[in-house]
Amino acid sequence: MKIVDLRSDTVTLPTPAMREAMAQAEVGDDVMGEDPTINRLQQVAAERMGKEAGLFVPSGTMGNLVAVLTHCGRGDEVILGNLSHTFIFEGGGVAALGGVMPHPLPNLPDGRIDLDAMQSAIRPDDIHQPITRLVVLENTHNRCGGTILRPEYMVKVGELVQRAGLKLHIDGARIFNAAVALGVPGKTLVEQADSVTFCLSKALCAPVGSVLCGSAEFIRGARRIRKQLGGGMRQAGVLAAAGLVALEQMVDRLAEDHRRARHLAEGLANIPGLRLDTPVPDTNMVFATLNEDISLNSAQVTARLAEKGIKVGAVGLRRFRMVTHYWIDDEGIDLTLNAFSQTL
Ligand code: TLP
Repeated sequence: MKIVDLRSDTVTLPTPAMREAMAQAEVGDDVMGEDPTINRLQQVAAERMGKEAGLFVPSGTMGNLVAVLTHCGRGDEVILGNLSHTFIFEGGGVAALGGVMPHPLPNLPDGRIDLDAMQSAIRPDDIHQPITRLVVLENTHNRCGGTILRPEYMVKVGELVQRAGLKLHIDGARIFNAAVALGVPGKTLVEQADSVTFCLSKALCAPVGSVLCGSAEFIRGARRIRKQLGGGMRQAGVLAAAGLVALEQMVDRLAEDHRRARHLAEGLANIPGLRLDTPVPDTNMVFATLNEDISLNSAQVTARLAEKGIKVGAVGLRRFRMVTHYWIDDEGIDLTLNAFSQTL
């Protein structure tokens, strides 16, 4: 039976070109700054993001954590979306490990945070209150449906944070999905940011790793925090080698994933019993919810789909998430649509 795994783009496997590059990779001790492959990846990543320097980290979660801990001290406050990955899916790391206070604001349906709400959330200079230090935004926004924060919005956020003397970090786990969908270079979307994390191990198919980018001074501080967190990885050039292939070969093809996500959304919209959060997905994520007339819940539906080889994520009692990626082909989308039709 063919397995179609739409639970996440994190399930992607390294490509043959990546395995070859990993086998051939030149390595050294990265804690001593001597892994040539990691050094190259960091340089290429920084160039792609239009920043001075990059830092290879084991995961997106660690990239965001290192960024927040580098920008903020204990008791400082970070403004972020109430549906952001950093707020709900990173184990509360910024508070637990950094003593940084999250100040969540409602995410609008497209992943933005309202600018007036952001402005009002900034604390006055008052010894009773924490110091607002940082804003974290997510692009694309996972829980809002893989939605894109557009350059026009980023310009306004940039003006706001600069006026207020704050720093801006972008959780750009899927920044290249946003860039490819808009037809702009990744750096256009993070121009206003002091730091950005992007992931190599999601739709770009590398087995492990993310890169945190920012100014040379910021990355010097971030390197120290990464070490504190146990993220100094020695001969990890074997992983960075796959990351380089990801950046060279896997970015432009993301458009195919987006096309398949649209096809999947169109098909699901025609199946009675389901409604889509967004009829036309921005990138590679499709969210759908069961109508009230369906007696099954999402866990029961996902179990029945799994019996047919179709794996989708249940992200609530009646809601599903499906993420397209390199290992999902057109046949996989058709099989998924058939399985949903038969199940509902
Ligand atoms: N997201 C995963 C799960 O953790 C939910 C997924 O399947 O989508 N930022 C964003 C926007 C993410 O979506 C993720 C992973 C991360 C950060 C964390 O990356 P990793 O898994 O490398 O720590």
